[in-house]
Amino acid sequence: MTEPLSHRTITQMGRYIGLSLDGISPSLARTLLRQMLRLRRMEEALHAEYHPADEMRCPIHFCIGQESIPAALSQVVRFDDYMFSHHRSHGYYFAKGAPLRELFAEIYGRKTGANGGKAGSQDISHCESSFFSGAILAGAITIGVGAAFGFRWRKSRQISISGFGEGATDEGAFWEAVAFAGKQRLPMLFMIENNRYATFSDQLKRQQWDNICERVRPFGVRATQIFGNDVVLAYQTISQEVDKLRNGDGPALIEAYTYRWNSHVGPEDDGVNRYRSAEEIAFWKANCPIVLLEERLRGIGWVDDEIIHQMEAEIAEEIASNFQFAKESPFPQSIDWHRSNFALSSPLADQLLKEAEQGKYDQYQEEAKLGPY
Ligand SMILES: Cc1ncc(C[n+]2csc(CCOP(=O)(O)OP(=O)(O)O)c2C)c(N)n1
Ligand SMILES: [Mg+2]
Repeated sequence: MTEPLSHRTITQMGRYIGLSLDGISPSLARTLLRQMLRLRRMEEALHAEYHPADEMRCPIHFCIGQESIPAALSQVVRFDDYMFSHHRSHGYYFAKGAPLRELFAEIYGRKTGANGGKAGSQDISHCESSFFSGAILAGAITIGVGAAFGFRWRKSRQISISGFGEGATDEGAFWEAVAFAGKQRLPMLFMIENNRYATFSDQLKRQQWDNICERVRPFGVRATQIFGNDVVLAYQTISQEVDKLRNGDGPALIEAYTYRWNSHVGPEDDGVNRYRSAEEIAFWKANCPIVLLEERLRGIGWVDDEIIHQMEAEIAEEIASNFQFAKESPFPQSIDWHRSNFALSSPLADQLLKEAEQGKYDQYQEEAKLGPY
């Protein structure tokens, strides 16, 4: 029997040579490449712009190196499916097709942001796209299961997807969600990007086993492990699982082994904490999901320099226009608070709004103008 996948077994394999295009059309392959490039360039641009400009109003957990799962998801999810995500939210926001300029504006704290500039990167949601994230680790998984329960109850063919890291499986809420979804046979996809670390902590320092799939199966959750940087494999696995979920055969979990190149949070280098080796980082950079696919497509003539240059040019233009939109947008006023308050009829909200209108909090508005976040 072959040993199950894990970060230990994967980093011993050298360069990945398993990427197969069987059953994939040239146009889908190019779309997967383009989606990964869009996300990579967007994250690189935000990363580069964060300092010294210091105009972004929130912490950001970048996802450079983890583009494969969002790109694959983006080609499978439907508009009326629900997607939930965690602090590292940009890939999932992107995968759900929510408007990127509203992501940029949100990060810049502007009124035109997806949440009026008040949620920031890790709590961003886009209701119209049925996309919701949240910084409480594993919190959005339970909400995702609630949405799946609603779909099941209404007998709809919608599915609920929750994307998170292996660190969320340290939380009791994850196991409660798994137990309930398994028992109720819910149309729920637990999408794990196992990047080995929770902040600076190795999975094997937190858990006895680094194989989550084996532990969820006894709860009635179908579970599949994949090498997550093979975007074609990711696409095929997600498609197959989602088809089964739509046909009432749920729930499912996919554990995709991947790696974040950037620090846990922010653009500052967190290597000073010495929590991962240079060899490990080199292994994952050599197995960059974009390079693995691009090389394969170049080898069979499905992309060439001209196609790549055109993709890059279009992406650069899109990113520049998103920055411009964000920077030219106004900041929210404190009086705009009530627009995102769903509890308008609550006495406390009414009182706070009245006080805000009377100018009681104007001093904070003044203080906010003093300097960057
Ligand atoms: C309930 C709760 N506990 C702790 C934290 C602090 N925290 C933020 S990110 C993180 C690690 C997350 O690791 P993982 O789930 O693997 O996701 P990754 O950052 O690797 O993408 C922790 C512990 C939190 N946000 N919420
Ligand atoms: Mg992790």
